[in-house]
Amino acid sequence: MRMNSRIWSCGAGGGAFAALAAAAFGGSSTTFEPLADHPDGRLASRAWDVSADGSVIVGRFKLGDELGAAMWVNGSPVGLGDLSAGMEMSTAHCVSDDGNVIAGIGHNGAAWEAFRWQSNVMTPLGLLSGYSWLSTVNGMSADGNVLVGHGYATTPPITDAAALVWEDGDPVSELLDFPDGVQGASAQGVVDLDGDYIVVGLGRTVASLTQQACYWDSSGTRVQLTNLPGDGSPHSAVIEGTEVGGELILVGYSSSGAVNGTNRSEACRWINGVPQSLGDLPGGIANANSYDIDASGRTVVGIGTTAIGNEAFIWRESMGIQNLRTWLEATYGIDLTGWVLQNATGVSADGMTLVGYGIDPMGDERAWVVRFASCPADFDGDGVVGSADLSQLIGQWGAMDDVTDLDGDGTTGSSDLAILLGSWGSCP
Ligand SMILES: [Ca+2]
Ligand SMILES: [Ca+2]
Ligand SMILES: [Ca+2]
Repeated sequence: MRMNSRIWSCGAGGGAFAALAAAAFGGSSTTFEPLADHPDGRLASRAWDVSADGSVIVGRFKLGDELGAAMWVNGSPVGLGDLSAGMEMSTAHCVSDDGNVIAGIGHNGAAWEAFRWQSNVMTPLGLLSGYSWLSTVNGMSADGNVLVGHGYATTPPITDAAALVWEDGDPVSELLDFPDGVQGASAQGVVDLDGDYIVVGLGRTVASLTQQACYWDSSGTRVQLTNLPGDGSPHSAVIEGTEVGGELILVGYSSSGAVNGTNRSEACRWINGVPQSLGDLPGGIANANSYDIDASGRTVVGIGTTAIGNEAFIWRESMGIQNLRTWLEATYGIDLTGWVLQNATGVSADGMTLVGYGIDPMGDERAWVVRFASCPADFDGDGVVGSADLSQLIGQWGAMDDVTDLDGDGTTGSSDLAILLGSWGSCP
């Protein structure tokens, strides 16, 4: 898996957003929309992240023959500029929960450099000493005060990389790599804990020179994660995570020897450090990576591989890994004829908005957004109000449960059952 094409992503996942938010938002029907591109009409857009309520999407679009960092505010595109005059080559990788802080990578005229954008000002974040070829932000805390990424000394490969952190406006500093003298670490995301945070990403082990999933705890100590039962060349990374009720849920990918032998990668979820495979899409080679997770931990999105190449996936516990394109068509009747949804890069903290990019029916690269309609009785998120949801409601009968108490009167009972039965069948 190539670092520069697959791992420059992020999501401001995590935070204390409650699952009940899912009941509060959403329009009258679930929609898929290509994002409006730059007004000059040239296409080549990608979306990389989305704010907590789905109102701000960030990524890049094409300006003439150049690419520039962009945000879409309620669907309208706005260019963010670059760190120097001349060629625009910037990309926005992440946005804070409130949509006000955006970060990514630009070009300062001499080197690639990480930036932070707020109130219409793009600020360069500096280059780590010894890593003067590039710095980039891959992820941020929910409030935008902690930014993480990596730096390169020279042209990649990642064996020359250092994991970077910018904390509360301090100068860039390096996160501890594996203590073997072999560089090659990258910080991918920040998981907010109660009053604290951890940084997730990957490091290198001298034994294999492959990338290894890890996180840096609140004291900066690196914690190596276990891979899925694997082949002879283990490799893995953590991309994002969230904390739910004391459980630390991290997502990314891990190699596995379970199917297809060597170099298989599956989307992976670690719960309190224990890895579980989320799998890959059927067809093609075996290669998948999780890119984001919502605050409740219910929805994971990312990239899988099918017979036609890279395709976006959505994963939920009740339905497992699904091809996003075919699932949207089958579940919501959305016509995606001619589209290839290559990558689902972000899910909003409230779980109601997905963003990514793909190839549109005209053959152009295009950012897109999926907005789910409110369907509060679909407790398991499979797109249908059905028997599994009914069982869950019955199981909570008489209990105080934020999810199954649909009318919010403090208990799960007959009024909630009536709401559930009234919305029986496919979600809008
Ligand atoms: Ca596959
Ligand atoms: Ca359901
Ligand atoms: Ca109730």
